Amino acid sequence: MSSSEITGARVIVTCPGRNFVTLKIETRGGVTGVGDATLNGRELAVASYLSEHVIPCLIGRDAHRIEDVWQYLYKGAYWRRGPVTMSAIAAVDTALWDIKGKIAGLPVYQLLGGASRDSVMVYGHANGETIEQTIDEALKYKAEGYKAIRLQSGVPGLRSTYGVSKTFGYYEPADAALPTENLWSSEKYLRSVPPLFAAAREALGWDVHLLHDIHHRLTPIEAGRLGKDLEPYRPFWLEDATPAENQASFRLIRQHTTTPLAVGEIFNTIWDCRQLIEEQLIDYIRATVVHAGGITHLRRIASLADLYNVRTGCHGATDLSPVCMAAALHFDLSVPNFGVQEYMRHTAETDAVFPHAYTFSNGSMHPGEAPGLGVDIDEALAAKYPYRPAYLPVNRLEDGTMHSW
Ligand code: CS2
Ligand code: MG
Repeated sequence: MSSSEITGARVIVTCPGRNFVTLKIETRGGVTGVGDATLNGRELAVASYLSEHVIPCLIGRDAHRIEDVWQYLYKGAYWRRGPVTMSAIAAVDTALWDIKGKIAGLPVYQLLGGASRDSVMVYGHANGETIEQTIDEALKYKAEGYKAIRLQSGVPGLRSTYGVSKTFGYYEPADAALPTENLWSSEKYLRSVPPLFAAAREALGWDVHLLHDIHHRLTPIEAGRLGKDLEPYRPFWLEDATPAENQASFRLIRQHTTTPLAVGEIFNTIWDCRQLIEEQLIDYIRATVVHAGGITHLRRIASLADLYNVRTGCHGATDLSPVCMAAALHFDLSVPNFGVQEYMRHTAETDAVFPHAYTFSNGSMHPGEAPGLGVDIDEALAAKYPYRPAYLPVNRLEDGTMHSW
């Protein structure tokens, strides 16, 4: 058999501050590849899907046959799609691209057609409990060279708000072993965002992109109104305005605002966004490598999006490991219809567990020139951080009703 035969694979679960699931694939020739399989709050489901049901099917296959392995895992399972399945397939696909790059002696972006740009614009997260704190944070990002900044602020009258951290630089929404409960009021929230953007334009000027994430909390008509209210401040995008299972609901938002719309961090296949893209209901697709079936499937989504003037804006929160971040940067550098990449910095402990070649400079990132993805996992260090259950919070309305997401 050839040196690219898959001879082994293992799943590594580690918690250097937060949980990560990583797949490592080995070949007969000794070349290894890594893939991120982290699904926030459901980590062990993907770990088990991989160890029990995927790894046995991989042994003996040729690591070079990336497309065929993808099709085999997707079609062969009979049970298609879903976040657990697609994160597992993504991990295999990512690891195989890593292996192919290492064998070719080329960074993965070269295998994807080469660089379409010099570097990848990223956006950072400025958040605070008050508008003043959020603006102070945003000014720090601007001083660090960021060209794009996401603004999230506490909502007056609500005790805590999802997406708003208490510390600068690092933010971890999966905060407890059982879900904490936040309170939500769309009325209070809707009143709070326009003053935030007004203050931000005043303090930051117009030469920086400003973004905002609604976390699926509004109805389409409420989102249309917020989009309209924010138009004078020219946001780069409004993200996840409303739950997107019903893709047609974005028609209503689109009818009422010219503020650009982004959606898709929880999508796992092209079928989740086909209508959104084909009807040009969105401007940015947020699907990313780990949750949308790997580099192979994300390229397919981006190709469809390119036909309809939709650009990419990959999810890049801390629950996406440095392995996913590296893969995303290779994808971003190569894809013609790139828009922006989210960059929510990992902690020093996480960076030490995942040594990587990617770099940040002046608001942009580059995946580096190391063959493959340019990222690895230090398994001895990873073993020092055992898995700890951690869940995202849930949201209730003020009368106790469970709210969306
Ligand atoms: C957020 C994330 O980064 C984002 O845009 O929506 O905080 C998201 O909630 C988490 O990644 C969920 O795992
Ligand atoms: Mg988001």
